[in-house]
Amino acid sequence: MKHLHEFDPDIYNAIQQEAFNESNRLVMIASENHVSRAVLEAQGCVLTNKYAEGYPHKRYYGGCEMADVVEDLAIMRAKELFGCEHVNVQSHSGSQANMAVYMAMLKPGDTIMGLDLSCGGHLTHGSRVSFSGSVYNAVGYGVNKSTHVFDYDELLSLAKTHKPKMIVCGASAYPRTIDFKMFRDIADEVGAYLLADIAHIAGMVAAKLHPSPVDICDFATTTTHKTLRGPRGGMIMCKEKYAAAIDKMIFPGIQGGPLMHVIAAKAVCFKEALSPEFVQYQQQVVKNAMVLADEFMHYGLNLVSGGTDTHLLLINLTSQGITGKTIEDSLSKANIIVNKNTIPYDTNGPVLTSGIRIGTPSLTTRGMKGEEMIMIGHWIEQVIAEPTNEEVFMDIKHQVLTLTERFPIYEWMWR
Ligand code: DSN
Repeated sequence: MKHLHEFDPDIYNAIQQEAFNESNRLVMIASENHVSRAVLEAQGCVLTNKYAEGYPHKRYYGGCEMADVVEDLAIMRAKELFGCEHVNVQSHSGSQANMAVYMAMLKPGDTIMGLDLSCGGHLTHGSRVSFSGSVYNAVGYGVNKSTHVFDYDELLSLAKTHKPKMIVCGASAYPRTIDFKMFRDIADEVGAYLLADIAHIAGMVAAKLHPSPVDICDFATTTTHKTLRGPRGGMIMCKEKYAAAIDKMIFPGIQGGPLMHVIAAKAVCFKEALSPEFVQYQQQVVKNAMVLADEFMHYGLNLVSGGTDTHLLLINLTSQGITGKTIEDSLSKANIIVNKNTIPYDTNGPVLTSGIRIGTPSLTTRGMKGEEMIMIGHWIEQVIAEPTNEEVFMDIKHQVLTLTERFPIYEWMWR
């Protein structure tokens, strides 16, 4: 990046510092990952220059030959990866993917039913502070109060009461397998469309380690940057019968020109995800999460739903009497990065929270396995046991630095 270095040292230094921070910290935010150099190169390329409004071979601008090559490849690979009938790879984000599905199929004021944010849902699943909860009549569902997993009988009864036009299944903080067939039955019972938002679990779905919603739901949306380990962006998969409505809603409905450099990086990510190494990676992501969950439960920590089937777990800190915010701050002083997260029916609210969410995708990308998870689990337990002891944080930070040195990333950047 010598040109950036010379022209804009402020931005150059911020980027270098970010790479340095990611290298020296344990990134355990469940929605983050470290992308490959190939994805980075594609995303930082001249395709950022190109306007390509429209779709491959039907553009509103001249000179789109290479945009067509790139988007055709992204579409072909996404279809192969997920086995979907139709895919739109232009959505700039997961939120816009969800917005496009709602706006294509619903009218303002229609009822949608999605998982409450406080129980692990996403803002766009009907939260009052998002367009999804102000434009639509959003009815939230929760998880069972004692098991913290979905109670499909309760969901059915809620759906019968409110008769939603669309049911959204999928979550940002739900550690267990989602039974899309059960959601399908409920949607069919009340005549609702079914949208699965698989942003968090897309990598596991692609690797066939989590059931796929693609044949079961009408629509499946995802981001491409979480477990899928691609560039920041979104996409929509759907049945062929909805293809025209979805494409028209993404462009010209809610977006203008597609981000062709990002679509190129999505195509690279899909190629990576089609490899056998990616399946092994996803297997290790889940294994690592299970090792951490066992470690925490053995130590006596309370996990939401009693464990995990996926890449993430939620520690309920209620019996320790400390907030998620305190532990997020304390762990970050030890170079362990997590996020505070509400636990189901949290009384502490989203600013303080009673939990932390922990994910394994980034550490697994670095090559860490069970042995490292146990070591890291001990460090997290130590911080939870002594959440204000700066000496403990410093001691752990030194150990983290020794560990991260053994699992380097971005070494090519310093050469
Ligand atoms: N903000 C994302 C997450 O952390 O799960 C959801 O979009």
